[in-house]
Amino acid sequence: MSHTSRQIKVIDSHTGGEPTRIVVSGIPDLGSGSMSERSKVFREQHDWLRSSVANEPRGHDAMVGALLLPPHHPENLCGVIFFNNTSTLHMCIHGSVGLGVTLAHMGKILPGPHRVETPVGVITLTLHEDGAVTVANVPSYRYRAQVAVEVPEYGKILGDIAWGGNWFFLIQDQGPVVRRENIAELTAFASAVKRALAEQGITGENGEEIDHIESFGPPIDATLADSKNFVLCPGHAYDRSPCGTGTSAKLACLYADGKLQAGQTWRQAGILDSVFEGRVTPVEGLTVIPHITGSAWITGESTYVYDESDPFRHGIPTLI
Ligand code: PYC
Repeated sequence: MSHTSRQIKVIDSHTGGEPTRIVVSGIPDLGSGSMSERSKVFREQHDWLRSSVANEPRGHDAMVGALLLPPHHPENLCGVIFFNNTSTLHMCIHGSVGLGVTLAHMGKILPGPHRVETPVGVITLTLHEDGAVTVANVPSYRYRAQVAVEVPEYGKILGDIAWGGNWFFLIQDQGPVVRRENIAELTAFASAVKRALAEQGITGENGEEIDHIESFGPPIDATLADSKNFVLCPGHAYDRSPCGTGTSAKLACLYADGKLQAGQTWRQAGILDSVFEGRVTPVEGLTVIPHITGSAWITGESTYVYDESDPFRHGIPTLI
């Protein structure tokens, strides 16, 4: 055995069933630039760290990882770069709720608001006395309404394209019914939609890839939620939580349609029926700041060992 001297420490949590693994020490030097600049350095020079944390044998396809970093601007608490089994993410809200709970667990924050830098802007995490966390997201908006895409085997599917920190295609009441027993069918449907969008050149603003597909249907219990969703993430895993960036995109569409007023609460259930509460503050025109509230729980702390003789010490790459 020949262990390297690497000391990677992580803290695990889950938010509404979706895991977050935060790397809290042992992160290589990514420079002192913005989170967007550091994310590029991470992708280009240190992909082994992403893969070893998120992929098997330490992780699995649904794992979302994050690097906890010093901020670029000293007035902010910290910076964060989220990633999954295939690459970095622009933003992640369930992971931001997990970050809030992790920072509290580390004794780094008390209840109140805390500003955090991400690759797509500064968010504010508010830790509440009961342990819940509200994330004030980056400005979110609907880019195009009811865009038609021809999906082989499913026919014409209509969806809104919206930015909620990631790009989403939002589909209402088409394809398989949004129920937990249909996860395999929902995954196949969302994958087919994602492929069709790419093939037909349908993108977010400035040609950005739509990498999250979100299906909506009625909630199981209308006293507990207003809607139920299924979200396919870029690494081909489905979100176990209601997906905070997806809920943000939904709030922006509801606001644009006049179906949600400023300050009104929307309860979004995910495929496991865990619920995020959301509301919006208008910014300009139909652009809003979504505020998403959820709860997370710490599940473990680990120190990773990298044995030079282990062929899978840097993870087993996901093939999609
Ligand atoms: O909660 O924003 C979210 C998210 C994105 C990918 C997985 N979860």
